[in-house]
Amino acid sequence: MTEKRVITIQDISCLGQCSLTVALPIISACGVETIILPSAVLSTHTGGFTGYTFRDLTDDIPDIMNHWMKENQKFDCIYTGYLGSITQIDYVGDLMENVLNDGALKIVDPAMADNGNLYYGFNQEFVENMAKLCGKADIVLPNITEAAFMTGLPYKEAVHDEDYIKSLLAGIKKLGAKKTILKGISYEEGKIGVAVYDAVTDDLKYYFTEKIEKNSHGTGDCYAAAFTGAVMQGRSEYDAAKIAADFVVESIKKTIDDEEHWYGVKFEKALPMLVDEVNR
Ligand code: PXL
Repeated sequence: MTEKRVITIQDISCLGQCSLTVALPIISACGVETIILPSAVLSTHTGGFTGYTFRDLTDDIPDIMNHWMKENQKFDCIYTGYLGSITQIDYVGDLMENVLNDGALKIVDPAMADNGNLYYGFNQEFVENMAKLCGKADIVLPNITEAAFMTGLPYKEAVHDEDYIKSLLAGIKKLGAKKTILKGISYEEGKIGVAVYDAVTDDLKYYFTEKIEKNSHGTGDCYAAAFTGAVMQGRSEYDAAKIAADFVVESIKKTIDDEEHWYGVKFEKALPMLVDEVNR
C-alpha cells in the first residue's frame, strides 16, 4: 500500500513557531509523510520582531518542481500557507497542475491577515491573487479578516451575527472554493469557533470551543496543519475541523502562563493529544 503524501509550500521562519516549522512536525505527527517546499527563509516571522533576515527562494520553486517532475513524484494533497509574493501564488498554480495525483486534495490557507489588518508587506493586489488561488481550492481556511478582504465585505469584530458570517461564506463560495472552514467566529461571549461550509451541498455546521483571551501568533498555521493531517488520515472535514480547534485551544493553554513566550504557541506540548484524537 502506498501511503498518501502531502506537499506543503510556505516559508521557514527559523524562530517563531509558524509556517513550515509547525506544519512539518504537526502533519508528520498525524502519521502523514510531508514534503516541504520552503518559499523563503527568515530568521523570525514578521509579526512582532524587527530586523529579521529574509532570503527569498522564489526562483528555486520552478527548479524544485521540475526535478520532482523528472523523478515522476506526485502527491495526494497540496497545502499552501503563507506565501510571500504574487509570483509565488502563480507557482502554486503550476504545482497544482504538475505534481498532483488525480483527485488530490487542494487545501489553501490564505495566511495574510488577522485582527482586521493585512500582515506586513501585503496589499490589495496580493489579496486579489490569493482570492483567485482560493477559487482553485477544494478547501480554504480563512479567518474572518482574510474572508473579509477577499470578499470585499467589511471586517467585523466579535460578537458576530449569523447573517454576516453567511455573507462571508457566500462570498468565498463565489470565488469558487468547494469547502470553507471559516475560523474565528463568535456568536456569544466566551466562545469561539469555526464554520464548516460545503458550497456544493450548502451544508453548514459549526464547532465552538472556549475562547481564551490571548492574542496568539501562529495559531492559524497550527490549525491548518492539524486539519490537513487529520483529513489525510481519513477523518471527515468536520471531525478534522473539530480536532484542529481542540488542538489549538490546548496549545494556547500550554503557553498562557509563560508571559515571555509571546511569539507563538507551545504546540509541541499538545501533540500527544492531537495524535490520540487523530487516531481515535
Ligand atoms: O503565521 C503566519 C506567518 C507565516 N510566515 C511569516 C509570517 C507570518 C505572520 O506574520 O510573518 C514570515
